[in-house]
Amino acid sequence: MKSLTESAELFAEAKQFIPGGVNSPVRSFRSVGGNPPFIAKGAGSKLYDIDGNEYIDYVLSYGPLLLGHAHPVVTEAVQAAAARGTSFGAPTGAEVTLAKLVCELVPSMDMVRMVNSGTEATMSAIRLARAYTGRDCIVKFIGCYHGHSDALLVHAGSGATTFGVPDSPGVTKGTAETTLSVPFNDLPALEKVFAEKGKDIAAIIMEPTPGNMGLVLPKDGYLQAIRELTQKYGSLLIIDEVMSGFRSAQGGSQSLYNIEPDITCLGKVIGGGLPVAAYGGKREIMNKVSPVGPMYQAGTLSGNPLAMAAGIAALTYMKENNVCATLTKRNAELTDALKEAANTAGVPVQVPRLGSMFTVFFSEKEVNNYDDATACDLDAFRIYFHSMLEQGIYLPPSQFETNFISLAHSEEDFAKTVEAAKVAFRKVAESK
Ligand code: KE4
Repeated sequence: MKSLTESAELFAEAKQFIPGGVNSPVRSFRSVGGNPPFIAKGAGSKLYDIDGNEYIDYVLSYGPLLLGHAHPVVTEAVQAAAARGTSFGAPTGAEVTLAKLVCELVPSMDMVRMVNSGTEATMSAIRLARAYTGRDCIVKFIGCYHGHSDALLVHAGSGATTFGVPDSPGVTKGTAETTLSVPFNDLPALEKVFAEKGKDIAAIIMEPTPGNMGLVLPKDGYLQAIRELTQKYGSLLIIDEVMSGFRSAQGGSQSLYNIEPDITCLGKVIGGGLPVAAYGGKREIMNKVSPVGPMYQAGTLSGNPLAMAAGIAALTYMKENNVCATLTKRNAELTDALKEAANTAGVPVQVPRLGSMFTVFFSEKEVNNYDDATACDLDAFRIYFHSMLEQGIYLPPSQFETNFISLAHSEEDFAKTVEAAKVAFRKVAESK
């Protein structure tokens, strides 16, 4: 690996003009140490940095690039759209095409509104649930991330009713107090909150298969029990599939676990790498949304023609080529090999996988919730991360992120990744 000289110089300059030198905190490498490579380009499964290094990429922009970097069907669609103008502030046929495609792929959605980020989608979904039910409280799960809107930057406070406390300065106490947080995979804790506050709860918002504490899978029957609980109390169920949509399966985790939410949030893959996210659901609920209904939500670049073109191209290719099923099979092979490599090195890991997503947790026991995830051996993760990077394998720079594969990842890429992991796991073992 060539030294990151140019990246370090650019990072120093970036820090003068951009907080932390990055436009999203996780990219700063703060949790693993060291400086991030600055990227020159992506192609297929590869990233190339400005210092001349090539990496096999398992970040894939934190999920969007299901087909890999710069897939021709996407880049050609975007180039053609750009030649017709980049934004109109007026309705276009492409928005109808993508809306119909999304509603076909996610049948629980009768209608959908396009926005520009997952944050915007979940923020709008919460407002919609409150508008539809006339209730104030929202329930979320500790360790689930839904973007950075105030109501969702809240963690569990002390006290029986787990009233929220701000997770960030700038979030007011009043905002936090209507967000209740409970541990994931703990049904009794959720039942207790509903027993105390059920009539005030507008909705639960949840990642059905959380990917923001690393990949954590719901226990058998847990999602069904949540659905029944919301129906019992007249609360809505908002399923945040910004990450799991078109990643866990073509129909998202709701199709895998046979759950019908009231509202679904999508993002990442839906835009093929351009800024598209969406919220949608039952017609009766979506008719509350302006201009049809009184709940206001708007956006200058929502439904942007370039982003629509990228999303249509990516989802159409995905659907016509059975991409999700193919990646599920390939991911199983890769993660079995990674688990075997760790076992051979005597390093205790958990390697949960779902569709085209996986996490390598440095933990002796199964990771079922945020407490389990934060108990992982973070020093071991750092050694693993940097060894893999040095060997040309680009992983998310945090134990609490999910890895992604793409259609562009070849058998050769996987073989190289497993060989690099053998070296990395040996380094972890030697550090003990
Ligand atoms: P954005 O606002 O970042 O587009 O989406 C927020 C969001 C909402 N819901 C889920 C389930 C998500 O995973 C996300 C964003 N995911 C992170 C990855 N952990 C984005 C990476 C980043 O923050 O830079």
